[in-house]
Amino acid sequence: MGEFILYEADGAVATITINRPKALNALNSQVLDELDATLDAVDLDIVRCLILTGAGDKSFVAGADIGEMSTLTKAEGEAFGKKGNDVFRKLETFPIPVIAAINGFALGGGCEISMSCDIRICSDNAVFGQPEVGLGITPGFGGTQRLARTVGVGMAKQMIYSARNIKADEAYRIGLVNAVYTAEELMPAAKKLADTIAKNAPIAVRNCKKAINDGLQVDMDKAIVIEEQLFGDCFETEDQKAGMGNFLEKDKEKKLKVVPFKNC
Ligand code: DAK
Repeated sequence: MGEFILYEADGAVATITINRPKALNALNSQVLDELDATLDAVDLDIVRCLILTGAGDKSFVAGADIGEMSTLTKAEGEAFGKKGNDVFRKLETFPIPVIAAINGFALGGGCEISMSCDIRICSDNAVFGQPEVGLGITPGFGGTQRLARTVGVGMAKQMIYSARNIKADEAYRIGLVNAVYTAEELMPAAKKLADTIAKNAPIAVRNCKKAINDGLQVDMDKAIVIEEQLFGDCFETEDQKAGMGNFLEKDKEKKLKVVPFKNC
């Protein structure tokens, strides 16, 4: 899918690999454009879970491209920030779950893109951080917003103000990642989790993602209404009829049948 993005679909699970290992998979405009186009091309009738990772064994994404950013004017900086934010938001609101398999450095924009994914798991050599204030800028791809929502305000402020990197074990302790694996175990674990998600009823999984994401933006009274609507939306679907029918008929096998999303 372009020079810097690899896309591999395997049934209901697809993997996007940011493939710019010479620059530790740093995000330049071209990477962001190609990632955007790749997301647009995912066949959502078939794919039910995405995995996002980085090429090589050293880095997930070592941030936005510092070389490209170094000469930007204020207006160009704002445009670059918007380009990244639009793609990251597309990932965050992507209809199906996205798992970040973080295989090394996740700094600046790398930490930020992982936080736009639904679930983060990492290898034991992963390093996380928001080094921007050391470079004379603020995080620009949502770090000030998503880190505080993910690990809490106090820890986010400490990481961002100090620009101190943390290792995988600390990322796990503060809830930035859900699990830590050896480098060899990481992708098999990501695929196993993606397979587990993909075997569940796709309309229900999509609606859960939307309910959680949208509900977090509003107060509880409104959030509960969002859940009610998305819960109601599941009824009369093949998913719901088959899922409940299988339980009542004690036929667990049928539930595992993967049918194209449009036929659900
Ligand atoms: N950008 C460009 N190239 C990078 C890079 C990056 N972020 N990180 C690494 N590279 C390149 C290196 O320049 C080097 O290239 P060559 O010299 O070989 O050509 C190659 O990758 C290998 O890197 P090193 O030789 O440095 O490898 P080491 O193992 O020694 O060190 C490292 C690995 C990850 C500790 C180090 O490379 C490093 O500190 N990298 C920079 C990490 C960083 O500071 N990342 C955060 C970037 S700031 C905004 C929009 C976005 C953002 C902010 C504002 N707006 C528009 C509002 C986001 C900002 C960021 O992400």
